[in-house]
Amino acid sequence: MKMLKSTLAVMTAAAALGISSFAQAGATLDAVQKKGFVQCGVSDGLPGFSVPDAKGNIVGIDADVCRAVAAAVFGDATKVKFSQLNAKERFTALQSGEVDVLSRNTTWTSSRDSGMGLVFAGVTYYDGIGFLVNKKLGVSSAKELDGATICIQAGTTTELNVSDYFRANGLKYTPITFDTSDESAKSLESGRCDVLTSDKSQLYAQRSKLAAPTDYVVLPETISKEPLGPVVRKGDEEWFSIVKWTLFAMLNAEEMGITSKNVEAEAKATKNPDVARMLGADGEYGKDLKLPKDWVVQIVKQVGNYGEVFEKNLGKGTPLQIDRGLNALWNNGGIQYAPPVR
Ligand SMILES: N[C@@H](CCC(=O)N[C@@H](CS)C(=O)NCC(=O)O)C(=O)O
Repeated sequence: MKMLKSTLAVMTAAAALGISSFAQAGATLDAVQKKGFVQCGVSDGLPGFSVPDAKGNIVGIDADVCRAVAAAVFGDATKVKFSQLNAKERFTALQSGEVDVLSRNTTWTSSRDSGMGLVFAGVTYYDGIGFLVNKKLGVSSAKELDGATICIQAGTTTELNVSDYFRANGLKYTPITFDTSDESAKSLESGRCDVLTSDKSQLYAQRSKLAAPTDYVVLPETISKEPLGPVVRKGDEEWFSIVKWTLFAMLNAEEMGITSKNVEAEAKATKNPDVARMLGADGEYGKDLKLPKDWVVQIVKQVGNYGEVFEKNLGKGTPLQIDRGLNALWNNGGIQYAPPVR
């Protein structure tokens, strides 16, 4: 009783502060179902991950993860609203309950996954930090950056990992921090900084937006591990499982050759037991997740399997032209792997 009282006191204090980091199991799904949409935190605008298109729709792999959650929960991938957040705002937005899920090129680290009332639900993209420099600087390796002025985004692992790298290699640098990546890119262009650093997936996109992209080169080093994935509030295992298994479903669908084009036909006619379970033709594996029987069919039909979503947003046919690399499936040279539906 005493313990219950003190827990209640903490929860009341947290509520008064607008902090709902003591999320209760079931609370998020209930709230999402009541309001009729998923509120999804994305970046301020990062090509390939989440960026408004000409019509103002947010497009990218991070946005599609949220659409997939909406497809699983509602059978309708359009039931999602986006909040554009910069790096500094993102965690408070999730802790306070302003967003239901944060899907914003956010690196999974131990401190973010333990001390902040938050928990990572998986990895949508394995990334790492790199450097973009003006060719005029005449350097071909990060080890030659001693004394450089470096543009960095505030509130990121980039700030921390770049500092470690320079210290570990006995190099000096002057950081200039900004709240948005556009400001960093402008400063690289104006010559205020010699180097722009960020997750490598973004360096190519940022270079493509400069007035003279061919004046700049991405250095070969990747100096950190940046596994990017969706984050939810700790304490609501039900919602955590829904986001986690949405991602697993997209990976498993790719592994089994189930695509947005063939998923409906496969759901009806498949003879493969794994596919039958995943698509709801055999058993009800959505039930314990509090999802409809056809949750995976809806994810894949409306949003796509992992490979389709990767290619559409980041792959060869896009301005980013990113190889699957580490993000290929485990049985195809990469490390993307999902436990089975059964
Ligand atoms: N993955 C790193 C970096 C995330 C980050 O915020 N990167 C910048 C530079 S690529 C960004 O997303 N800028 C876009 C924005 O301003 O919303 C982290 O989780 O701290």
